[in-house]
Amino acid sequence: MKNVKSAAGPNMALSLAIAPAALALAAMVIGHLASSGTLWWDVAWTAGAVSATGGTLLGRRAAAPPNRSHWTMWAAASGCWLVGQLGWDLFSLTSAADVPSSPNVADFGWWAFAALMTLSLVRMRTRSRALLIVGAAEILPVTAAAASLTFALLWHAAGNSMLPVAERLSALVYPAIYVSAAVLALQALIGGALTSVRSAAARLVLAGVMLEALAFIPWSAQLLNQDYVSGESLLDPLWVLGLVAIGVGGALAARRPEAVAEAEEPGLRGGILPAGLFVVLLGALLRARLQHAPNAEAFILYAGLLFCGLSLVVRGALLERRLRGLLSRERLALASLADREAELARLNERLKEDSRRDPLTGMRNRRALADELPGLEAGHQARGDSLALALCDVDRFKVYNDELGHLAGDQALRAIAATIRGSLRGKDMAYRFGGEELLIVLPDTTADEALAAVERVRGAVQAAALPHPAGIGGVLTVSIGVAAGHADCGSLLARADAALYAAKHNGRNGVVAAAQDDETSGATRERAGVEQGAVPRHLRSMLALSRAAAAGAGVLPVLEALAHTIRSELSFQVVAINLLDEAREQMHVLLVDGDEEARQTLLGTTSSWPEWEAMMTPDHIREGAMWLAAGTYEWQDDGSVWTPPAAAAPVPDAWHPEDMLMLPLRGSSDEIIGIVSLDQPLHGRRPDDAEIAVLMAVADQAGLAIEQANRTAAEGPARRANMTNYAWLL
Ligand code: GH3
Ligand code: MG
Ligand code: MG
Repeated sequence: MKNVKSAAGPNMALSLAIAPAALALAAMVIGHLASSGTLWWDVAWTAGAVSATGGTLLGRRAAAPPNRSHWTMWAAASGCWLVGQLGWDLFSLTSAADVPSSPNVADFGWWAFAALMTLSLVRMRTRSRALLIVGAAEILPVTAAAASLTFALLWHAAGNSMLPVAERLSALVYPAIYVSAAVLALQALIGGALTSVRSAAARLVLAGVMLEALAFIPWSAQLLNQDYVSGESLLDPLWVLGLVAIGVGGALAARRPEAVAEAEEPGLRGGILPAGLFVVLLGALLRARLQHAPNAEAFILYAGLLFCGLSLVVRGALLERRLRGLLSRERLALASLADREAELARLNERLKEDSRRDPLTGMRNRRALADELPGLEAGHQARGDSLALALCDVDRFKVYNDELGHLAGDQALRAIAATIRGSLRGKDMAYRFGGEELLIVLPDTTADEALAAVERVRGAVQAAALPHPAGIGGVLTVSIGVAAGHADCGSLLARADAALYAAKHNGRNGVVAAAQDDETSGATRERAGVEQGAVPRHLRSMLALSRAAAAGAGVLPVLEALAHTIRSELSFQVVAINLLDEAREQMHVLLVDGDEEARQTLLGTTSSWPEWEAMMTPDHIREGAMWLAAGTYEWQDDGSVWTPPAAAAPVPDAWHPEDMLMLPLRGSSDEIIGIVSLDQPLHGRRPDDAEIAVLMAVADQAGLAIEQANRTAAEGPARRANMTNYAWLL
């Protein structure tokens, strides 16, 4: 079952509101044309009242719950009108002698109409007390002023009326309550503080109320003067038109229900009515004075003027207070917003700082190193200063772990890190590159100073005397290789690594300074036939990425450096790099390296990102990379696919031609910005977890470098012309 409220069908609107309205208008015309049209006028008013009641009931049925209460009151008001009208019809049918004197049922019905309409408008939506007070300041004095104007105008007629007092008073009740209904309806139409009616349907109903008031107020004078003749007066069509407007308004609201209005701030419009009435009262007073009207009449007008002026002053004061309140609230909100922004900035800063620190030792990590080293290097080279780098490795740490357990190993690493930090000079920096290997950066330091500094570090670790069952002298020690000079960081690192190797070779717990700049570095290891250490190799590839990013030549050099690193250092022959487009819909292959056929098949092709995303299920993630062994996935895209022609190598756990290893590239906000796809490992094996972890470390660094390259490229417009700019990646 559908839980949707059905709207009133067109038939219902036709029979309940439109048909009676049409009948009312037709009867009105006939009544006007016929010689004795009293009966036709009765038909017109009755049909009009039926239309108003039916229309407002339909409007109520369709109204949204917050709007329903005023439609209920409008329907009740129209019903009262109808009851009054039926009474009047009855009197018309009986002889004049039997008509009950005023106030009779007809009077009560029509008064109730005005009273209910007034009440509905006062009650109309606003929950704010302050707004209610402003609304009251607008409405009450204005109503009083309008009433005083009306009574001043009726003063003469009331004074000279031949009617008995009860009937006279009854005649005067009409202007009294219809003025308030008219004022409220007008204020709602203009848009005062209490209500602002926006829909055409509700406006039509209020216009109907205004027409009724326009008819009933002058009718009072005719009642007092006893000169009203049904069918002769201009007021008769006004009544019909007012009722028809209400009926049609209701039918309209049934077809297109009123939107629920937000409470609005009182604006200039709320002042229009009080100001207008003030001017009218002033005019009336002037006229009364010129025509020597009785003092009482002038007095009423003075009182009206006073009310009106007062209303304007009070409204102004209230609004000003409200404005001040709102302003101070806004100031508070702005202040708390600024606080929150500052807090957010602090948190961001901390997050950034955290991502650059190693959680175990609190030292700067690889990411921080790759970020900071190129700048340091450039600064030193520009100033011509000497920079020193030292590689520090814990001696026999594997045995320590094996004997005392990994947790004890972690604790020892923490202690060593703290010792080293404490023994460094203020300007020196230590980074945990991975495992138990640390890199110490000594800015503005010559070879001799560097040797002295790292000797202090080594000595401090030894002096800390952390027991090691198989350690030199029974304690944990470190070996350090240090290189200083004006060369770039890459060669300083290679030399420091060679020196570390020598320090280990010399029996550990020692410090070795590398040969000078001009001597061939790394020779020790190379001569000994030992391949260069993994740490400097990774560091160097990361530095290459950072340098390419900082060069300001766009993204491609970074991608080239990445592909080169993976191929030469990390042993995969074919590398394809995909970057995600700005809309995050398509992956573009921007670089393919290592196989000409793969390059021709893949370079420049695109594939759909959701297709990739769908494959990134937890069972395919290994060490942050996507590992899809042949047979565990189904590639559904029609996009280009390249599969190496070679068969699987005859080794255990051989790489299958349909195996897929993909490294996500992530930006600083951790969102994926691209994917590196690898194929054909040189050793022919599937990679193990440790190998994937190393690849991911490089991919993580590459993601950041790509972001940085975009930023640098975007900052240098002069260079932008001849390069690919992926500024959208940011
Ligand atoms: P060497 O004197 O030649 O350096 O000998 P070594 O045993 O220290 O050899 P190597 O540097 O190759 O071994 C590093 C060991 O450090 C391997 C691993 O067990 C341990 N290790 C690396 N990272 C951590 C870590 O975060 N926590 C712990 N507890 N141990 C680690
Ligand atoms: Mg080591
Ligand atoms: Mg070691």
